[in-house]
Amino acid sequence: MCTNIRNRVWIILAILCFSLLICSTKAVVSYDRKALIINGQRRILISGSIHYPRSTPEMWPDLINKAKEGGLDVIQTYIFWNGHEPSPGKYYFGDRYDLVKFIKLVHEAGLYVSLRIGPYVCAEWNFGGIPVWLKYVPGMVFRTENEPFKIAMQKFTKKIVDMMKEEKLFETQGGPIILSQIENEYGPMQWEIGSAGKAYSKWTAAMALGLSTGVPWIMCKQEDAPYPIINTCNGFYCEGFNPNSVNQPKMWSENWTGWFMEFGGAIPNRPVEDLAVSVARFIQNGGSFMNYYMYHGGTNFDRTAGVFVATSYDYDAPLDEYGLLREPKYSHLKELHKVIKLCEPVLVSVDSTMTSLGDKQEAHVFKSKTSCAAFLSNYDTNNAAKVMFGGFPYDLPPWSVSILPDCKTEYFNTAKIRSPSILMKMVPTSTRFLWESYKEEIPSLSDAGTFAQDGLLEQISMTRDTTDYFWYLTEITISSDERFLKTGVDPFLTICSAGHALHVFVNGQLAGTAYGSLSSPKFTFSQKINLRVGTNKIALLSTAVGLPNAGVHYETWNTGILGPATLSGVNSGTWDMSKWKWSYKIGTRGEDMSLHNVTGSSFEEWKEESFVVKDQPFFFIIKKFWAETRNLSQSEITTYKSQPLTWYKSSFATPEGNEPLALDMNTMGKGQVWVNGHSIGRHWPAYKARGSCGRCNYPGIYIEKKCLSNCGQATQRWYHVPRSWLKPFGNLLVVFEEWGGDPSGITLVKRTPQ
Ligand SMILES: *[C@@H]1O[C@H](CO)[C@@H](O)[C@H](O)[C@H]1NC(C)=O
Ligand SMILES: *[C@@H]1O[C@H](CO)[C@@H](O)[C@H](O)[C@H]1NC(C)=O
Ligand SMILES: CC(=O)N[C@H]1CO[C@H](CO)[C@@H](O)[C@@H]1O
Repeated sequence: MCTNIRNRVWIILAILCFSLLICSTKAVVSYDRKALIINGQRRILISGSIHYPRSTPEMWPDLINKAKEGGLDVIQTYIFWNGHEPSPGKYYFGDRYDLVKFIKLVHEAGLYVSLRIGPYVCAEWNFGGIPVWLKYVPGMVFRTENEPFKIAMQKFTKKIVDMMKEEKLFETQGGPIILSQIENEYGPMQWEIGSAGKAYSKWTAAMALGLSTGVPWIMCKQEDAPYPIINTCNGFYCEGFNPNSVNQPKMWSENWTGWFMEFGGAIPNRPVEDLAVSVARFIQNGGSFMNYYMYHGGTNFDRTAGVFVATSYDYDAPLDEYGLLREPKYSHLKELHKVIKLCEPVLVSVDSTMTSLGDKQEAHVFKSKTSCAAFLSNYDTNNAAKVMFGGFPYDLPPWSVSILPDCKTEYFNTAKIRSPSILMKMVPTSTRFLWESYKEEIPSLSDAGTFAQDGLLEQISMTRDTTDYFWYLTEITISSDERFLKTGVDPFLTICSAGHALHVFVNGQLAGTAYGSLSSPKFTFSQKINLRVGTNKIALLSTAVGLPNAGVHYETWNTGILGPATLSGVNSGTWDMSKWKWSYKIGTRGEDMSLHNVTGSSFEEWKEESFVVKDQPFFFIIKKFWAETRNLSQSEITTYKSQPLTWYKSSFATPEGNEPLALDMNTMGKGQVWVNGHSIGRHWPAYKARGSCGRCNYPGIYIEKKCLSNCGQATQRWYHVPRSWLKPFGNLLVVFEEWGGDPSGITLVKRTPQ
């Protein structure tokens, strides 16, 4: 009996211990007005965004380790619905979209995850992350009180939450996820939409809460987020932000480390001093969760970039596009994170008191019985200040914060950079390309795959975004009595497009090109064209450059040629071509034949590249001669743009070493590039950066416009080729060039410190 009883006690004890053991690896995540509480402890958390499809799985461990080394506690990512559900009900979670693998790697590194499910994500991502097919579900209106949308959104959100639960990835299950986000920056949208928006946002909140993840939900930029969902701040500065309940912590879900690049725009930079000031001020004002957007921006591979967004998503982030440290940004922020961690115990246990130290100087002091931390701030953007604090003098540079983790010693000042800067450069490798080319034929009205219809068709409703390209074809017949208004004056063609770029071919010759920009995707092609008496073939190649990802009902915005389309300058007056019968073709022939990969490209007859030079040797030599005698820079020698619509391919060996690789595309125009069948994205070096660049004027409040570089040059010249996509020999490089360019100028470069 006795032993029996003892045995039973042991068993009970064993069960207790066992469950305690499990409990100790599982944590409860809650919050109060000060901070998130993980396993009973309030935490100051430094987070950074890394979007898994913007790098390769082979890069993930290194990126995550560097983030950990840099002092991050949390990795934040969006979830990219259109990458995960390319067609209705057909899910994809492989390769760069292997979400579970990514989260598990973060967990293995000992970091937490903040999961921004959205599923609308903005993120400068194609269509805001929502699948294009969803737009064509009957009755669909995105992101408002609309049944079809709510059903689809709930289904996908639930799918992700269930998947995370199944893999035991929430913190309460022993996993790394401590937060999830529903919707994204919906507040400003709701304000414009009104009551339907309000109803929708209430519904999303309730729907999310109903999924019982066990960890808190956040909604960014959502002032009326219903309790217990936490409203969080996005912006360059968030120190003045307060959540909508006094019982909630101050959280900053997007602190912009830089800005994204758009084709035709200059490259934005954010000085690290300013970034550090914004973080220090947020923490001194009681902030407890801060996320860098982006910590690693990466690359918009494939056709994943939002409208006019460049292929590089570098974002001037602490880890550059290639995953290398950006110095001194990375190390300076690492120092900042260290000192914040030294202060953490007192930061989470007491509130600060603020005292003025001067006109534009303040001390924020966190003092408990056992410890003390002080933040001394100088808000003067022009002048340094000498302040007295606790009986000692401190020098504060303009626009800076000093952090004293013991209220005495200045461990860190946001403007005093001790880490060396490292400039990176692109060094040519010895890799040579031997090009072969294939001419993309302009389709003719009788081609298979063309179809005719009256009037002008919207592009995406036809392509469903399976390709950037859509042909509009027609014929203009000029009878001999249809003389032009004045002999010798060519007629004028006017084509209005809703976006985004257009190449006009008349009788097989490129007559001109026109394109819009991020701020105005619409544009008009308006030009004299050469017509002859008889039938003239008009072929308009309309190209999409990503789809819109932000704005009220952006899903209703059009792409392609919607008219008016007119021809003027003929005897009988102006012809309205908009109502004519047009023929259409979706995509290019090269795409139909899969010229981008080994299978497709090996079936076609390619010409050796020398034909390009043979075709126009004189032109080529003259250009070169001019360039040399006029001392033009390499970028000005854009060489002969003589071959629009050409596919190029070359085989190449991988250079030794492990430096990241890129293609220098500066001599090319616009198109797409593939390596071993993987799309490295859209190239468009012919789109030069507008705007006026200047020295970035730190100190001073960050003004995006003043921190620009690269004006007058290609917005994006280099295109990342991930090493993991290459084999030692026999790699296939394929370029589709729309405008024409000089492929002999394409080089493979290594990114190395200067
Ligand atoms: C090439 O692309 C086509 C179409 O996307 C695909 O069916 C085929 O499997 C690809 N071939 C290889 C070797 O990837
Ligand atoms: C040619 O250009 C380079 C760089 O722009 C300049 O340094 C050099 O002096 C120029 N040479 C002549 C002969 O103008
Ligand atoms: C694009 C954007 O919203 N920028 C804002 C970022 O935050 C600063 C300061 O809070 C605002 O002035 C910008 O307009």
